[in-house]
Amino acid sequence: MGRTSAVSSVPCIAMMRILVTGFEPFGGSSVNPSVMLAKAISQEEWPGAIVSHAILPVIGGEGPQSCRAALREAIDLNHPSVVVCFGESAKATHVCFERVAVNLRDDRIADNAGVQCQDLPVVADGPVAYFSSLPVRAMRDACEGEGIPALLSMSAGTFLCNEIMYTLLHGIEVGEFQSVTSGGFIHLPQLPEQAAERGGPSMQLRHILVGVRASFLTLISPLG
Ligand code: PCA
Repeated sequence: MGRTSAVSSVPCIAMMRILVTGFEPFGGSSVNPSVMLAKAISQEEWPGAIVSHAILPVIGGEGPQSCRAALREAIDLNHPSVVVCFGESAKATHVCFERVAVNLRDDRIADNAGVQCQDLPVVADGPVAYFSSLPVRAMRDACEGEGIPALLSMSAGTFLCNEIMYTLLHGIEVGEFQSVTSGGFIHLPQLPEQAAERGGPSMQLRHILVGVRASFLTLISPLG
């Protein structure tokens, strides 16, 4: 009887590297669902993918404490091919797959460093806008397919979520983030405990997680 080698039959599968980010609490709230979600997503087992997470400060601009600096550091550390940033929108009734980032900082409230911008570009002389390079329609459909309210959003606003999405897409476009081939942003509704304090729509974290998990499965290809 011939012998087979167990070792030679093990296929070599390239693992896709995904970085997810959440934002720290801001605007007087003590929590931000995007932090909990980013942690939960990175703690799960993903077929064919390694997911790491980073938590970004709600601080704009180019300083060393800014969300942009934290994003760059996390990309340098993890070498992801895909980056998905998450943030919270107190107005959101759905999981919002953002389609567009605009080159504008125009804040309704101050960031966590006390700075409030008006009529500034994210990147001086950068293009007016970038489209998300995530498969947002498929991701939205997968989320909705789990019964979780989801939509394609045409605006991530003009605060930090838009700023980080624009920074990410601009960095991909100009070749600053060598490993990254696609990226985008997802806005999450606030949690019920936040809505209980300040009113507005909300969604439970476990429901958000079900929808986002389904949407992530559309990102992960068998070949990585
Ligand atoms: N939401 C804010 C910034 C941080 C966050 O979670 C926004 O929508 O811009």
